Amino acid sequence: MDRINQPKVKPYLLTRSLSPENQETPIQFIDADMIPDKLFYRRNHFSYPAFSYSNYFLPINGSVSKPIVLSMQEILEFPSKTIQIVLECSGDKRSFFEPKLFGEQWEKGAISQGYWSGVPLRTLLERSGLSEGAKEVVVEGYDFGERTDLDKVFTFARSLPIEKALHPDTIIAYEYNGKPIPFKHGYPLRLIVPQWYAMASVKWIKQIRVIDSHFTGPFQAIDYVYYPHKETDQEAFPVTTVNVNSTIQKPLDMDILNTGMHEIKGIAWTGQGVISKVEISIDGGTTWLTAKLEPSKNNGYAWQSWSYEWTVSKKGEYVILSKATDSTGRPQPTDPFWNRKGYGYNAIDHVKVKVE
Ligand SMILES: Nc1nc2c(c(=O)[nH]1)N[C@H]1C(S)=C(S)[C@@H](COP(=O)(O)O)O[C@H]1N2
Ligand SMILES: [Mo]
Repeated sequence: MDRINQPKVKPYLLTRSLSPENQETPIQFIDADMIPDKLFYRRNHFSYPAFSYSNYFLPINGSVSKPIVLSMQEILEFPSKTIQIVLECSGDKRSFFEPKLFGEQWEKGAISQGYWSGVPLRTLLERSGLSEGAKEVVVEGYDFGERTDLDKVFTFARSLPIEKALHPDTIIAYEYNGKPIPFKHGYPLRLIVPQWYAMASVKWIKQIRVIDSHFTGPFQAIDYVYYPHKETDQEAFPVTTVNVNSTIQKPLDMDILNTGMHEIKGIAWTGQGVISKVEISIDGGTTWLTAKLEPSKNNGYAWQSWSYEWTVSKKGEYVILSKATDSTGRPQPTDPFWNRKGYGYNAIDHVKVKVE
């Protein structure tokens, strides 16, 4: 009998919740440096907003020399830039904390990357001008809903300190992978903040407001704060820069392998500098072997793919560890930094396999 052509089998998102929609990328099955938008993770605090695109304008006001309202056409006329960046939810890998924490039980897939295009926020702020004393730039989304803890309705809004807002690679994006941003990811305009956890990258921008005080919205002053202690808020500090991290994509956890050669591969990323080293251990961390970093054309904001050729002749169970270090010298820690809301998990990654 003729061989039948095998249909192409594709991975899907992993559902964490439907309302609001929270789904993760099947990160173990991603082999590209550009995630198609169908496989981009989705993280929402509220239901999707309804607003008019045909009549879309972007107001920039507050502590500015001249408040402005820009049309989409005007925004598209500014010089644009395209940046390959990884967006990682600060709750990525939360399910691995011990003791466990409340919140979305993300495994390893609250992370995606691709090419975002848009105009630097800086360019728009140069157009409006900044008043003396301007301290933070608040970006507000169109989505809103009730917060049960505060018994009040809020929109999703976050601020950036002026320096981060003026960074040339902080952009107001209108395209993802060369096409208008898909609705679920922030159409028509989304803030993109390289190197910070993705809560900073506000979707569906409604307005930009410059303030000369410190923004205290709940998604900044209550959530997205590291609380190191279980019972008190002492020593709390804001979630900002992405921690150095890595994820093993192959083999899969609890795979059964034969003896011989196996490729161990994965990704590593950081919000500070670039990935300078990825090490593998197959003996529980006693010895570390240097993985090969794929030649990358990335600008420092994308993840780094890596691989290691593992030849195994002895049958048994193995735990494979991966540890990334970035160019500022930060290695992944053995133990995660436990914090009450479960942000920034970046302990050394591991999978277990059996060789038989
Ligand atoms: N307007 C708005 N922007 C938002 C959010 C949101 O709920 N509303 N979620 C934030 C969080 S916590 C993350 S991790 C990313 C998720 O982006 P994605 O759904 O495109 O993957 O968007 C951020 N921007
Ligand atoms: Mo997030």
